[in-house]
Amino acid sequence: MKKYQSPDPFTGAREASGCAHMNDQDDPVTMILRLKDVRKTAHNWKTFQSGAAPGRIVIPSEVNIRDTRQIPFEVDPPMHGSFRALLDPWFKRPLGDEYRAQLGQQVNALVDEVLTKGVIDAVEAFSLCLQSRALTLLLNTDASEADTWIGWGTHVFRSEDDPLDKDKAGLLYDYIDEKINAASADPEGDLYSVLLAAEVEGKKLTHEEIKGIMILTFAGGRDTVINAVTNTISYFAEHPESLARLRNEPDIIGRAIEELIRYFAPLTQMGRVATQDSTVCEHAIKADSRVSLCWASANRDASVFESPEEVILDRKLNPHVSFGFSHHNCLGATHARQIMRVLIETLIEKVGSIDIVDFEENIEQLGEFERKVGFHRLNVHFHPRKC
Ligand code: EMZ
Repeated sequence: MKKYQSPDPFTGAREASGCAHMNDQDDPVTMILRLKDVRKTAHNWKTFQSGAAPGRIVIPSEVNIRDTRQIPFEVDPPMHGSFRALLDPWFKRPLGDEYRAQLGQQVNALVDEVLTKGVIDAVEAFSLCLQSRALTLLLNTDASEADTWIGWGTHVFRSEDDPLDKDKAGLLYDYIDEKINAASADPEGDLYSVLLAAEVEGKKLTHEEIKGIMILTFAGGRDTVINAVTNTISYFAEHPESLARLRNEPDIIGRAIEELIRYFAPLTQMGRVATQDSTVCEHAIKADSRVSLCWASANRDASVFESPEEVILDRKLNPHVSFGFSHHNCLGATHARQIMRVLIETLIEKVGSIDIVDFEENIEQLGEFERKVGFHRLNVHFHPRKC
């Protein structure tokens, strides 16, 4: 098997019954595996809510490590829509020319740097740096903040020996409290200040609401972006001809981005809590129990995607759900797609080949399933393109 590959552990269960069960801290989850059912359930927010106890829709559940509701993703309509109306314009800024140019400078500098080095760990020395530096653009905050965030490692709630690390989460909460207070005393053009000045449904946001938005901005786009970037590096390391192809056919870069995001599905699943007894693909779901929308499985559904196990760079029909589906679609998707675009454009221009020296996979344990979501370590050597 190639090192970039992320085999689908769900095929059998998806085809046989469409559902699977996993336990998570004694709060079991019915995993929904087929694309059609995932979409239908995501759409039905009245029966499958996001606004349950803070942290409960996340798998593994974060109820024991946080009380702050992440906004907008743990809020249901109609309030959800009001928050999105406020946040969407800000999170679409990555489409602007200046934002793109700044992101381009960051990625160019990083690629230039790794090209002068020998073997580096792509997770720490590339993806984590890229994600953290790019986040300063999304927040419109000082570039030097990235150094602090890099120090936190790849996941803000998880550490090496603890999948739910309360102390580490506390670091992030204290940091955000401090930043909101600083922006309140001396507002600048950053996201904290914008939120402090904003109103939703005619009311100013509370400190707790701003904190919830900021936690999501930090946590939701961190390991996901890091996994997408690292997996992409591993793919191009083993497919130098794909880099060459994208160089010759830049028109397919958009499709290639969607395909890499479909295949790697950086976020395996997201939960919902049933508000009443119901059924999903003939499985009974009890009120107050959890279901999960398994994006990673839905993306490999052979009834929708032709040869789902293959990366087909110019795949035409690609209704993947890696960024979620329906009203809760990913707020950071524009930023994430722009990172992928700038990354690919820079690799095409500067990099001839990448060697994988050694690696350690990041495998998630999901009940009876094991899914590779990325790498803990990917030691690689970047070689410049010979013009
Ligand atoms: C939550 C989640 C959001 C959660 C869209 O995903 O990402 C996870 O990585 C975090 O742990 O708190 O933000």
